[in-house]
Amino acid sequence: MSNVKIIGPKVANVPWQDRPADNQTGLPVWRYSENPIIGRNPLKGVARIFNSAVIPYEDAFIGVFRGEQTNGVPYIYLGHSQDAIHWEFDKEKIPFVNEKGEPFMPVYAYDPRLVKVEDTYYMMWCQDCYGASIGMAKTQDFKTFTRMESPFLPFNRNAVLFPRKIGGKYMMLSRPSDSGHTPFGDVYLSESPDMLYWGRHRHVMGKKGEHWWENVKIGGGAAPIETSEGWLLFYHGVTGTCNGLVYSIGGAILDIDNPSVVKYRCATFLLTPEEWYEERGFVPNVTFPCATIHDAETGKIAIYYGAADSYVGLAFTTVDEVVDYIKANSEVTGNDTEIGIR
Ligand code: BMA
Repeated sequence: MSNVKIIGPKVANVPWQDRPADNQTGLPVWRYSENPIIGRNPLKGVARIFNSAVIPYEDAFIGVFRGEQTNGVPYIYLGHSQDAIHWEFDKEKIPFVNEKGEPFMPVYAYDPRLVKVEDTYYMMWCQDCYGASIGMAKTQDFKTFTRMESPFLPFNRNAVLFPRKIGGKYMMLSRPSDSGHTPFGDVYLSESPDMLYWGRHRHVMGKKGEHWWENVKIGGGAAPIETSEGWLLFYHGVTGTCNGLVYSIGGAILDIDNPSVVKYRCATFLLTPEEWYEERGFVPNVTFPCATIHDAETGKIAIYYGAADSYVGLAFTTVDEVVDYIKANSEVTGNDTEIGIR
């Protein structure tokens, strides 16, 4: 096995379980044996929590959780955990404010991501702006969440910020879409000098006809992990069946200085729905990654994913194993390796 390094902080209490001896999938990712870590009706007035993002915070963990309220409308709830496995949720939705400190709540909010850049935590999610679009907010204390200008025009989903500036610019992935159950979708990269104005948009990678598991659409998942081989990106890839869409987890490695260039892209999925909590639920056959917790010292990576739009699942890998696997099974085409400008 190679010796790939995660570049980032040490997280000694990263949640972890060794690969079970009987796990013979040949894939580099394995599930937590006690999945799902969040079950149905986790909170009064919230029927399901899934597609959620977590991060180390003050020797413990904090997260932003997609809670489907009992009126069917998704919103974001704050959660706290000592071990990143057992979570306690605030009873009320996150109380967003505008720049003046006045209440400023989105109409709905779903699929949050949470990324620390310098000393600030940024949340991105999908919200209404006369159609599906990206919402953004920032916080330093997880008490005041200040909404920012929408980075992109509608229609868009799956925005994921990089955890540091690249070439002096903030960088964000997103997936332009329509406002419904989008039947297409490629991942793009945009940059900003100030988190206000976003431009120099570049195509990163698209759905792939040859890879049947991701032949309908793809979208960024967890915030890219900086490694000695490039940015490790866990994303979702979607295929269509006679019985609806199936969401799997894929992996790619983007160039460290120029992340619109894909260096390696795995031809196989890393995880696909096969457990009851992934195959059965509000929307069957969905595994949807939104976050990782990873430790630079040991290379351990814990992947958080929504399961069947009903639960939160946890899966594990190591940076060595997953990068080796992605490289050994990589298929990149012109579209992936181009700088992405036309
Ligand atoms: C996508 C998003 C996700 C959801 C998935 C499967 O379009 O809405 O939130 O998990 O569909 O329903």
